[in-house]
Amino acid sequence: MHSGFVTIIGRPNAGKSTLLNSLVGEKLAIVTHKAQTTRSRITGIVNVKRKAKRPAGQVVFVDTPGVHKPEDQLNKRMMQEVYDSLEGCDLILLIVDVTQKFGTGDEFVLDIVKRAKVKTFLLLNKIDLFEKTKLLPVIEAWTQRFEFAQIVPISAEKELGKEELLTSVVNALPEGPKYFPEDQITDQPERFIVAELIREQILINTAQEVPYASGVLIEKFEEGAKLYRISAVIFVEREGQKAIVIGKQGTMLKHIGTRARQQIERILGVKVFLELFVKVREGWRDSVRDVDEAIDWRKQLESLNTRLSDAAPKTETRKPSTKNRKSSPSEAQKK
Ligand SMILES: Nc1nc2c(ncn2[C@@H]2O[C@H](COP(=O)(O)OP(=O)(O)OP(=O)(O)O)[C@@H](O)[C@H]2O)c(=O)[nH]1
Ligand SMILES: [Mg+2]
Repeated sequence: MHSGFVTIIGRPNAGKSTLLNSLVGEKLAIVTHKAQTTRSRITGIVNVKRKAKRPAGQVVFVDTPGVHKPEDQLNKRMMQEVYDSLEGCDLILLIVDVTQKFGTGDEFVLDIVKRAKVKTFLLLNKIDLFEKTKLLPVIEAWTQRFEFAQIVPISAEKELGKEELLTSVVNALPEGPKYFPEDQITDQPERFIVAELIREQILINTAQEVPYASGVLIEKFEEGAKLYRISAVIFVEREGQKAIVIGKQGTMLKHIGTRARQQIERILGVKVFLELFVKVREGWRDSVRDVDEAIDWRKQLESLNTRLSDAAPKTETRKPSTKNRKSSPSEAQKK
């Protein structure tokens, strides 16, 4: 049995979260065409059966925020998530958008990878958009830049190269134990994915600065047998942004709420009553406390005094949470 922690790293929009969802077969991470969609690391656990060319394995994939030069506190915190996820990982998957020319942003990521001193695969993503004949020169250029253990062309969205990738990953991992129970697919609690699904709708439906200035906080999460009652606050930085999120006569907020609720119901497999509020929190992206509250669900859980509160914060990505998310893969993957 092979097992280990595999960090997916790359520039914003490279397709990291798409890949995580595809490997796990469920929507664990939100995906949009906007850069900096992911703000914290997200764990996705895949159990693979033994095959002709690979042993059985448990792979703990970790999706991370896109690598960028941070300016405000939020961006610094996002980059800290990247660094944290590299600590003690067994394999790195550096994912690049093959349709984009190599540039300084790529050099920046590559430097981080080099410093990690961990075995690394290069994934050339979005080959569905790329002419096959042009692939070889791209591979050659990357070979000059770093000694990758493997270079794997994939399409995360079209699921091309997925099985080959899984086989290579399992083979590259050491002999090890199962870190998580077989039926657990992530360590993130449902309330966190719910907050993310609401944020996804803000990202999709608003423009300019609003998506980046928005955060979502779950205030109430009551799990009834037939109905979940959820209240969330969307916080933004300015009155003008609040007006945009609410929309004329509340139409935008209603739309965001409806779409988010539909997604939540599909993914969690329950009926949901969702209430949304919008508040202004000036300059929250530059406040350490506000940023923690916005993206650090581990800390949020601690302060909520839930049953997870005694999990050791530093190492807890290696531990299963007490709550397993189980839902039908085919259902959840459909958008
Ligand atoms: N055509 C095509 N589009 C893809 C592929 N993989 C991802 N995308 C698209 O690329 C965009 C970004 O995908 P994400 O998975 O959110 O990228 P990310 O690397 O997680 O981005 P951040 O979280 O912002 O760092 C989305 O619009 C995806 O649908 C692919 O293989 N082919
Ligand atoms: Mg992402």
